[in-house]
Amino acid sequence: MKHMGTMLMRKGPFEEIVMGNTALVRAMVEVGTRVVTSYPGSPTPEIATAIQSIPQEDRSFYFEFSINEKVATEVAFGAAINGYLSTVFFKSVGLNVASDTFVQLSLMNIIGGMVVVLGDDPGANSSQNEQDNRHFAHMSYTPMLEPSNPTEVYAFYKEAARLSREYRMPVILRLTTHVCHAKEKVAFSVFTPMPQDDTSRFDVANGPYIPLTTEALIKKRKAIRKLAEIETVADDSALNLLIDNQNRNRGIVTMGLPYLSLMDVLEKASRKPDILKIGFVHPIPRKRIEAFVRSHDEVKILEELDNVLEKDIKSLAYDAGLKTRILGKGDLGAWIGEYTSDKVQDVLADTWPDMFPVRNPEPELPEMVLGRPPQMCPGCGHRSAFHAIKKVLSSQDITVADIGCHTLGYLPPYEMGQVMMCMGASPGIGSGLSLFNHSRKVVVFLGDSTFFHAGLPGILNAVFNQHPITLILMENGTTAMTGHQDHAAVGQNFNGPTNKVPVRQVLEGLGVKHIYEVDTYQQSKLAERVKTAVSNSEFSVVIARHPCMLKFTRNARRKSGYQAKQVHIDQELCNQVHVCVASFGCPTFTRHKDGTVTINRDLCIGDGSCLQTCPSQAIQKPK
Ligand SMILES: Cc1ncc(C[n+]2csc(CCOP(=O)(O)OP(=O)(O)O)c2C)c(N)n1
Repeated sequence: MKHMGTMLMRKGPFEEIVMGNTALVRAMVEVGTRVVTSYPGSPTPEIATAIQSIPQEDRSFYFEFSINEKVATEVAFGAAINGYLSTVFFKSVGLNVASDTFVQLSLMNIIGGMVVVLGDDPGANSSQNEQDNRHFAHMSYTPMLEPSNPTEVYAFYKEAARLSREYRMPVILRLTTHVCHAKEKVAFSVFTPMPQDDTSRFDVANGPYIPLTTEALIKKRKAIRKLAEIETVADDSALNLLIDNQNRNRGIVTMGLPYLSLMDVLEKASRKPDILKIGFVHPIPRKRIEAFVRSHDEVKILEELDNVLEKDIKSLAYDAGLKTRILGKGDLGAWIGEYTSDKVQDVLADTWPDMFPVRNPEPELPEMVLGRPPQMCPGCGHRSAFHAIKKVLSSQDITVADIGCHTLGYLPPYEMGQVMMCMGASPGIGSGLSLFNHSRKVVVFLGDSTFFHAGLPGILNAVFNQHPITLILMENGTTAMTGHQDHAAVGQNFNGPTNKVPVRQVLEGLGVKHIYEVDTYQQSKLAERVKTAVSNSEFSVVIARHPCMLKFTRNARRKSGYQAKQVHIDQELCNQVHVCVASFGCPTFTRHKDGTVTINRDLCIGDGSCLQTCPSQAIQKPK
């Protein structure tokens, strides 16, 4: 980590093998970005890890994890209209949360420049959907660049920053999971530290910054004009790449990861199409594309997810009266998933079977390799909570999940969480489910980071409109799912200690009258509290608290060489009723064919939350 931090601030030119996410931070340093904000979400959290590796006193910019993506965007915007180059980064669906602010950005005169880094997630590797944020560039009149590898991430960020400063408008740098996480040797340039100029440059004369009715239309016109100017930049840009394989019959227009995979596929091909790889996704380099399409008989548009580029290119070909056959998305499969080399081979085999052979079917996995479902960690307080709560709910009751580690409660053996949408949606969905519903209790779950991120309005609505649901707030003291980022109740932010905003006081402030607090390891007490809460005819909250044990044990090991007091099974006492395996479900327990249960010494963290689950007290802890 320390090495990474030193490397990122090195003055001389150097080469290093880095991830796309790390290359991005070096680019921020070189171009003098002053303010960076984010809310965590895959595939972008390693950008913050790279930032964190730079000691705070050496860091050339301010960074914060904001409360959510919308606020992060607003902080970066505020800094940019005060004259500082800023950047906000977050995951694909983060843009949905940020969108009310985001769609205004291109209408504003962003004097300092602002780069919006999006981590899209084709294949929905760690997202609730697979959305193509290129659509947002179109609907918000915002330029968008898309790199294919870490070297390009570095170069494209610099170009995005340059354009944004020059045109005083936001520029989106769209990354995808593969590009964020790929590693390669990148040649970095010189970093010349600039004297830190803290002059506040905000001036209404640069505005107006109030987009009331008439202004809104003037601003829209300006944004569209700026986009037209940027189109000429796109046409001349070195971010586009032409590979002339002397094939005037067939060409491919592509971008991003599909380009990399295409190069992989072509290594084995005897005949190769010409290739135009574009770096500008919006606005597209129209003239270059038009010339390329015009000079080929057939052009395949190779793009991941939706047919965004295809529609753009078909429309320009129509306007230019081109006769070229343009081949877009084929069957449904081409619209879904990451464009890995195999996928590109399949897509091209569908398009030009004479040129790209159909792949042999995947070999069957040997039977020995078992599927491994996702599960909560050993000692997770969420497991204790679900195990206890399940006992007091009837099979008729309705449970609503939210996003976080506790989502896994929907899996057997707990099966709690029958509906889920997006961060912070559970109180609202639960409220709807409680209408005209007199017989079934509605219980909704919410994590503590999500509580602050987007949970508050739904809770306030439940209070305001008197929805008689029960919220179980799964408070583990961190944003566990995305790598333990701090949140407002922790007393610590990215840059140091800060005031705690206790969840209970926030709830009281929102007018919640029935609040119960309990440590989730106290399973009987928790069950009791939940029973009381759900029997209430008003909105109630149970704060089910236990620190994230992955974070706790990691910290404890780092500090004091923590030795887990692992549990053992007294085989004499064990009645083999298997509550530990079948209902509690800690992965530490292994049930053998003869019915005996043993402890996996690699997994047990010695938390002891399982002791109370055994009816015959066969699970024991060393004294
Ligand atoms: C809009 C949005 N931003 C970010 C994410 C990524 N993400 C998934 S879960 C989560 C937060 C989980 O923290 P918390 O609510 O405290 O639950 P925990 O994982 O700690 O149980 C985040 C930020 C997302 N899915 N959606």
